[in-house]
Amino acid sequence: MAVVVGADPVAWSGRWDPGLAGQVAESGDPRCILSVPRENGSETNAFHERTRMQLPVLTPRAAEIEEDPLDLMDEIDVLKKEQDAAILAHFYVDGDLQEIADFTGDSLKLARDATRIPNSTIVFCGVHFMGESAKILSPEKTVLMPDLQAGCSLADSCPADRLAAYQAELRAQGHDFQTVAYINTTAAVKSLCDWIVTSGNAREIIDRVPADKEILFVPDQHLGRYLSSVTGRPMILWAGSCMVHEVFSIQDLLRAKRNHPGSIVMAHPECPANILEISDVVGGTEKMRNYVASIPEKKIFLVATEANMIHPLKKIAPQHEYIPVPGIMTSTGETCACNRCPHMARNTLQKVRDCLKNRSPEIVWQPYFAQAQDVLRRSLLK
Ligand code: CIZ
Repeated sequence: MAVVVGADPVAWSGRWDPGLAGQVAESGDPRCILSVPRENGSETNAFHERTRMQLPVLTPRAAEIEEDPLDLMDEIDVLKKEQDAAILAHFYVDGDLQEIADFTGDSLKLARDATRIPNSTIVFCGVHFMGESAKILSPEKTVLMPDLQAGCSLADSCPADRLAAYQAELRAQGHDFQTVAYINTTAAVKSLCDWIVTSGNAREIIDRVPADKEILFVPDQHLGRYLSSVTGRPMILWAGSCMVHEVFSIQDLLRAKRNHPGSIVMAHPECPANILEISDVVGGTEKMRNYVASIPEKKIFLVATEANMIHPLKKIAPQHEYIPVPGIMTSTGETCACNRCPHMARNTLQKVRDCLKNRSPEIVWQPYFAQAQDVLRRSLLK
């Protein structure tokens, strides 16, 4: 059983999830309440009806589309050598960036790669918390990011002051718990937590939480609910969710399944429960890659995660066909680009070239990183 907490209308402030404020109003409790895995998906559908998200709009600047990608790649190659730099790219960034990267992977693998590579400079093509984690684990390296504004809706949903206040409230109520945070959080939040999980190590880490402790899981309620169901550990869930995984259309997925008999549905555990319930494979991006690579005969995969994930899947297992699951249509009936993360999309070849040239923007060490270092090392490196 999982309980969702922290659906504070102020924190969600209409940015993209007024649906949660609706839940608060119904519950009559300004802090929390809700909800438990459901059997027929009805709660999630009701959630979507109440949710009116601002859909991400991808608008590349004119200057960014004028330069020849091949010239940019050549320039980057020269700069990389001059600057003793390695490029790390998450599976959710554009395929061109994954192609020029020295290392690709999920955040667990990339955080580990960052500690092992000999280069003095890292260019992290991903989102802010990933670059921050790389800096915290490898403080001696210069960590550059193509765009410091590449954020994360999950990290935004869980500010450190609200988490600290809620932890204090739970303790005052007599709860004896450990806090487990998904890596998609700020360093300030990590410093308040006992464990950090990624989609790649979550089950293993949950098993390390002493059995006599309750678990407060932040910030992704869907991942937390999934982990609670597979580990059997009750969890108190923070009411955050990823803006990309939140909006997959169950109707379109069911239609795609009907149109492709025998297809395999592969979904990320950040998806809502109604998507996971009809999925054949649930796992993070590294698990998806390993899974498709383990099947030699051609299959059709319906893929419910950030659409750039198709790139590494095709690369490792080109024998299959991959169909990205679309997001919910906008109210006007137009197809949205919502299976693309607008933050990941801030990473471009031009910005990689520019950050190498300018040695900026950089993730600069902050005093509070020291507190997050212990928990990150214990959770990701040991
Ligand atoms: O762990 C990560 O890198 C994320 C955010 C997703 C995944 O499954 O790779």
